[in-house]
Amino acid sequence: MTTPPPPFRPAPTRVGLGVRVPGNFKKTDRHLQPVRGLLPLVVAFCFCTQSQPIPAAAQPPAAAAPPTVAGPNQHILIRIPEGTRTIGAPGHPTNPRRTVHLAAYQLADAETTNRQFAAFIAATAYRTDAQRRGKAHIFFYGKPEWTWVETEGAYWRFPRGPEGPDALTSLPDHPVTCLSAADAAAYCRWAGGRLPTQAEWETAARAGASTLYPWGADFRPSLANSWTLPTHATRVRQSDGWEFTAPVRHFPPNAWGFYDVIGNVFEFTSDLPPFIRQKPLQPLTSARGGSWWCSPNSCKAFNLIDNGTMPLHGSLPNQGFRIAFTPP
Ligand SMILES: [Ca+2]
Repeated sequence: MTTPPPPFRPAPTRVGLGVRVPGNFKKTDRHLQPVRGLLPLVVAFCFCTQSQPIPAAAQPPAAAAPPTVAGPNQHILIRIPEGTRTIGAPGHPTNPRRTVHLAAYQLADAETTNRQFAAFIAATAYRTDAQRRGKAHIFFYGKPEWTWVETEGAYWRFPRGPEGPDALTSLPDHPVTCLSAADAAAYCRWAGGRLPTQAEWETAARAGASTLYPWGADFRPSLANSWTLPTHATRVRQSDGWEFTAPVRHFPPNAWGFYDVIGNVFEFTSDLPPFIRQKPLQPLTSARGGSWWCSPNSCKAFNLIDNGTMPLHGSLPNQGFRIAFTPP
């Protein structure tokens, strides 16, 4: 059985100390809880943003780029040594500043592509959550912000619907999308890896930076694939050159060699952010980094600290993942 698919619906609402949360969430103490009764119908994806710069924190030198190794299925892995890291930001509701100790791990330099995911499907005949449901929620122009349209025949091969391009043949080097966190975890198990934790993802994405973005305090559209238009109403060429996903490694990497940690696709993690309670009847997952769909007037989570949650089996065309490995 799979859980209902997760359309985005919330209209952002400002609450508290400059924190914006989607309209289908309300803030209760330090927890973000979905409004009762809406969860089966609307996406449980919340974004928690904070505008002030992240104070400088002790991090490894940005210039100390770790070595890369060849991983399975043509993944390029970057080894992060064991160490104590500072992540989060002071006062952030779901990513407070804290110190964590991480064992050594390896993380792919790029998001998993359609070509790589196809190798998994060919080897295992795995059927994704969207395939089992026969539909997924995808993007169409002209809809209200935060709206995804449930579309029959949409899944990872056809993330724009059955009338759209075949992602495998047309977009082989773009990140795979329209798959769930459960599907992503299945791929990782097949490849001998796993999804990264929140702390692992953020440590790699920061690459020693203590700012809101890997390159500094302010967002720069030329450095990441985001939505550069004020709304999603009409089709207009975007200043970053990409309407939806972009090929992985198209934009410059961070200081440690990780590409697209900001934008392109949200990346699933294996654990939930602090203060987010797991839901036994409809398990949640979390993702980081923002996506091609994120604009200043919609999802603002395209930075190094914000995070979102959604149903574990939900599938959206701006969701993907990168694989992590625990070294022997
Ligand atoms: Ca990304």
